[in-house]
Amino acid sequence: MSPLSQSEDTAYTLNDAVGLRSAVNRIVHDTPLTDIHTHLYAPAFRDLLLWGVDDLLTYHYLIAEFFRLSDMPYGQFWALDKTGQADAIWQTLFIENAPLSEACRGVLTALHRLGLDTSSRSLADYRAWFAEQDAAEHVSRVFQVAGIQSAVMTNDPFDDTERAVWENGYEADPRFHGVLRIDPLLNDWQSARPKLAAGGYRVSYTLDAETLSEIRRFLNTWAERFNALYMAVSLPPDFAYPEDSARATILRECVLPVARERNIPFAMMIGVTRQVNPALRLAGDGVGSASLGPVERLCAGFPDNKFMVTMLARENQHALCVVARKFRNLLVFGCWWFLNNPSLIEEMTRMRIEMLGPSIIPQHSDARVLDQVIYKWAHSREIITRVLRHKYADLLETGWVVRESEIKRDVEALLGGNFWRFVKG
Ligand code: HDL
Ligand code: ZN
Repeated sequence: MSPLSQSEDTAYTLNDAVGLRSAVNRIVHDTPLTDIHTHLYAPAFRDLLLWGVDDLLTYHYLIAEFFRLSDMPYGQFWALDKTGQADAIWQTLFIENAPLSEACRGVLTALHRLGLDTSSRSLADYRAWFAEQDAAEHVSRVFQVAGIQSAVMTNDPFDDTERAVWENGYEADPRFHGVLRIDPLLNDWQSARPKLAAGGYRVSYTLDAETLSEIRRFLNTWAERFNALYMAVSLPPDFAYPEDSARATILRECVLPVARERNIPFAMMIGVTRQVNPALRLAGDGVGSASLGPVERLCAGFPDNKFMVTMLARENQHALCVVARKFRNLLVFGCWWFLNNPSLIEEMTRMRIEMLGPSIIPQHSDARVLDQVIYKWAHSREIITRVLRHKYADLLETGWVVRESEIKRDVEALLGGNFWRFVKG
């Protein structure tokens, strides 16, 4: 951020609350951001990058909502191709019922901000428009519409399709950054072990010294290949640390030492109960309340490690803010998954600002479909703007003077600066 000269740097006082309001609106709207957790891929990953109206409509959030309003048997839906599934979802959630949910509204926000006429309700027209687009050009268009500078991917060395792209020499796209995601390693060592062995790592089921060393080599190899900004895992509500388990051993002996050596954070996404309804497939995961004890003990026990944490249960959010007040090596991020709804984003952002000031990452999109970043960020920028307007206005009430350059500083920090300083610091 280039410092404004004293004369250019507008100072807002209580007499100019209206000027402050428009300054916050403008600055949050105009500040390019880093989306620190997505499931997007650079165009070079070809079919792994999902985009277009049929991918928007078959997003697993909408599939879950579809089955609430349709009596179609699960098997009949899954037997449809993507177009057939999208037709069923469009008809049920948008035509026969009002698209009131956040996921439905999001589809319409994305189409609308791409310049399509949502009043026509013509799925055929939307499909025709997307069919004319080039994937790489569309990435640039969507990033420009959403105001995104960088997107951080979720890269999985256990995914055969993705691994092939990396092993065939992926040419990095500067807008997309890598992350090493290690759920199988930490959550299912029995199934991960043979995959590491197949990759040439000398690992046995017992976590002996050689196996632990080879797991560290695996982590270093893929963190290097991905140029990983951080390592990440999603964890169940009953995640415990310390405990006598493969997860705790691999975490203590492998993941945290490698993260320290590479000076990268370890991100824990806590509270997901996988496949509570397997018939919904990717849409079948649920949520559970977790203890903050493991987070406290990890932050305290590994002061030279950096931790990023987001939790899936609404009832865990306040305690997470308290733990973040205790540990400077903990960075709270995002309104994850079932929390990515306006009512909860507002509640969480207010709570976090009131308890942690500007030292947070208020949001990530978690986008799986490129076009989703348009709506996920339009909706979140609106809420972040509202919260900041109120918080700066509270300062004016104390006689404090708020300067335009300070608003820019704070917004740049919230929309990416905090992340990059934490990663690189
Ligand atoms: O584990 C995760 O990263 C989650 O975000 C899951 O991918 C989940 O399916 C999702 O897309 N949530 O938004
Ligand atoms: Zn995710």
